[in-house]
Amino acid sequence: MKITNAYVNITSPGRNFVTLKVETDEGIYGLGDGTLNGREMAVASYLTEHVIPCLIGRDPFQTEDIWQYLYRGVYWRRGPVTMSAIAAVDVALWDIKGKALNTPVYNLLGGKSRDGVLVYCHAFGKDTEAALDDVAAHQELGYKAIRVQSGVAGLKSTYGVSKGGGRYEPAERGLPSEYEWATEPYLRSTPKLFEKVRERFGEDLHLLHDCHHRLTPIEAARLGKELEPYHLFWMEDPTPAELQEGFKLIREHTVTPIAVGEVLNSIWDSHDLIRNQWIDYIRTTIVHGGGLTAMKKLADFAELYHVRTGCHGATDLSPVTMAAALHFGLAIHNFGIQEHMPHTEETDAVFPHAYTYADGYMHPGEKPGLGVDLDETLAGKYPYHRAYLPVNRKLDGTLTDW
Ligand code: EZ4
Ligand code: CO
Repeated sequence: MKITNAYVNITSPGRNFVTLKVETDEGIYGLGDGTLNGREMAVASYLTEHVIPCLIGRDPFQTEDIWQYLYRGVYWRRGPVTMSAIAAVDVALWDIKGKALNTPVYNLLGGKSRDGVLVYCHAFGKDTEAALDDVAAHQELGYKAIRVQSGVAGLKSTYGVSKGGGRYEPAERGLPSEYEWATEPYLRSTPKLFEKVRERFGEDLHLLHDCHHRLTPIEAARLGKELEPYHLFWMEDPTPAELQEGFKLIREHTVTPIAVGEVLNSIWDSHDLIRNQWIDYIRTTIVHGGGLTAMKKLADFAELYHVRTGCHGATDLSPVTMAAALHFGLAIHNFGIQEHMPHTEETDAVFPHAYTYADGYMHPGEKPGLGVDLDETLAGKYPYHRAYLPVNRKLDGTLTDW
């Protein structure tokens, strides 16, 4: 089998998605996601200008060799743009391989290790009361694990909490909006929020929380310690992870489990975090982490250190990545949990898919390959719109992490 053609599709059914389609001489094609929130066109042009010409004529079954060719051969390694482009190719090739062998991708990754993929959803509110009601609404939908975020009194807007109260999209069209941030009121209110959640919902529900990298290690250590009575499933991105040893300090002070990695894109970015057992869950995703070939190695490395996966799954990860993540999560042994922010109906219509949600779990379905398609006619009705993640400023105007 040979790759005969490949091209990038960009569509915006409510938000932007970059999809790579790889075609072969046997009529089988594969899809890969290359969406990088707020930097979509960089990956699209990386693929079109620099990667696609090198793919033509290659054997799509050579997932390992093509991965190494795109990673080592380019000289310039790592980085979110490069790794998302490599992921788009890699996932498309696994899709082709599954279709050619007439089996779902999970069978190529070791077969089923479990019956379903445990997922967590997002609940939020402008204040504690609203957040609690949203937890109740999501529990009604069957979710066994819920991430809870609340607005902070005195701040006009908080990332991860929709302004209007409805669903939220991480990115917004137009230039970046600016959100307010203040650490002290956040540190005071968050333990109280989880006290109330446990009071109302009991001990059985898995609770998660995302700090969005805004704390210093010592502030994160304090929050982790004060959240201990509420037995969180995890505290996510407590501090930026560029300085991996920052997590040593957090770890020395708290037994609240820690999840990191949605902005990381190679095994080297989390190498110290994992081998020192400073984290419990690695959140790197298939799309930003170089595809299934790289993620399988990351998961296997993490397994040695009792670190489980908890892959990023926000709406900026297209249904192609969601499908890949579900095949991966069903197969690998050290799977922990998968994030699930459902896509809009418009997005689901552009990407018809075999994966399903029921009662707190998702399943990739039994279609050969990934089991997800792209309706290019429908996709063509949603042209690209520039969109960005918001930026955050402290009350004195200083920029902080988002
Ligand atoms: O900010 O997906 O855990 N989920 C998150 C997301 C991310 C966006 C970034 O593109 O933190 O909302
Ligand atoms: Co996050």
